[in-house]
Amino acid sequence: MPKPPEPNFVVQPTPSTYFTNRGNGSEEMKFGPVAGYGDTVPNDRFYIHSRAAAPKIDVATWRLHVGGSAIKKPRSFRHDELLELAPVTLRRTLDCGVNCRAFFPKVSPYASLKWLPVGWTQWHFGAVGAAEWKGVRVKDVLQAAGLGTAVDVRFTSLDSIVTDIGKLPYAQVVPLAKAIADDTLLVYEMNGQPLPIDHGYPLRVLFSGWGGNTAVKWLGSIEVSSEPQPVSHFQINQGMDGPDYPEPMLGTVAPVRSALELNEDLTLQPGDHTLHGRAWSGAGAIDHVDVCIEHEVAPGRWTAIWDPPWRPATLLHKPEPMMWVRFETTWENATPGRYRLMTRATDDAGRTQPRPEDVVWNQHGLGYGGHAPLELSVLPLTNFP
Ligand SMILES: Nc1nc2c(c(=O)[nH]1)N[C@H]1C(S)=C(S)[C@@H](COP(=O)(O)O)O[C@H]1N2
Ligand SMILES: [Mo]
Repeated sequence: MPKPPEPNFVVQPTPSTYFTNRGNGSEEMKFGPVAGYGDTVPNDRFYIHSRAAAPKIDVATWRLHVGGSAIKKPRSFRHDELLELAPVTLRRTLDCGVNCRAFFPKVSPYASLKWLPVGWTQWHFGAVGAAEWKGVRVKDVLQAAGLGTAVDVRFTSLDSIVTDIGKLPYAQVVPLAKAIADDTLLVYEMNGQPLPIDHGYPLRVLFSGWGGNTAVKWLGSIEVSSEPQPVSHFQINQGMDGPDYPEPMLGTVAPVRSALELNEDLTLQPGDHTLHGRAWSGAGAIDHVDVCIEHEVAPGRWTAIWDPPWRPATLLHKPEPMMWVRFETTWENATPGRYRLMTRATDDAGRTQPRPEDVVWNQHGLGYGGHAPLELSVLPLTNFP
């Protein structure tokens, strides 16, 4: 029997000018167009990562169910009841935990450990965006339902994902402290618009600074327990383990990353260029960014064009915590050839993007924070009509 075609998980149009499709439900944002954006990414250009079709939801009958052993008055919230709670607006970067996975070495450097994400989404830099998120604090919602002594909080979606153990809704279990942090929100608006369907309409959770994978979309219920809860089926593959981790740990706080506002494999004219980029961190604000350009002097042999190889970039505004900052640098007198451009950000928590070979390897390819190479060609002027 031929397999029936998979439904398209994404609802909105995803033109190739703005998106690179990396499989059903995985739409990576192209970085070239980012040069024309403000601080935030327009909703219809924001990357999408969905493992199943968006559930059909009628907001009139939709409810958010809040219960569990640590809730004294289990109850359901209508959408308009949530809108009546004190609104909070935050500017935050959302960065998928496995963004940049393509740059992890696919072969395990350790004989005892397999590289697991065979055939999984090979994101380059663009599983990231930034938006102004408006919603209510999880804390306020839990308190309205009588929050008792709690340990863990489970956020469960209304979607239905095919897994090796059957169909399951997406879910994340987080410790109470993060769930009730002042900057943990139940989001109903994105950049001043109702949350788009592909981004979780009518409600999603946002854990400031944590990987995008924790931001459960199409939220249906919150379960607060007075006992520890097992992590969800999806979190099993969102852990970091390998010889360099004393114990396997869940990937939560997003790493430091940065990218230039250029498409991959583009061609530039010879001469002077101003390079723009963005840098972000889940642990705080960006402190500084350096840029390095290498020239391919012989096949596979790269030499830095500057001495010292890394040059500080100029930050274009005051960095905000957990929000990307824009930077620029100049490349004078680019001559024809093949080049590799790299950016290296450092956050105010002191974390710097390591060299690719110094990235701590883990089995799931999670949290790659190394500087990622962007290759391009400078062509002789005669190649430009
Ligand atoms: N219900 C549900 N929530 C989800 C997902 C999903 O597949 N289903 N994917 C997660 C992952 S891995 C990421 S990176 C972000 C992506 O959010 P976005 O599509 O709004 O950019 O949503 C998260 N929330
Ligand atoms: Mo993701």
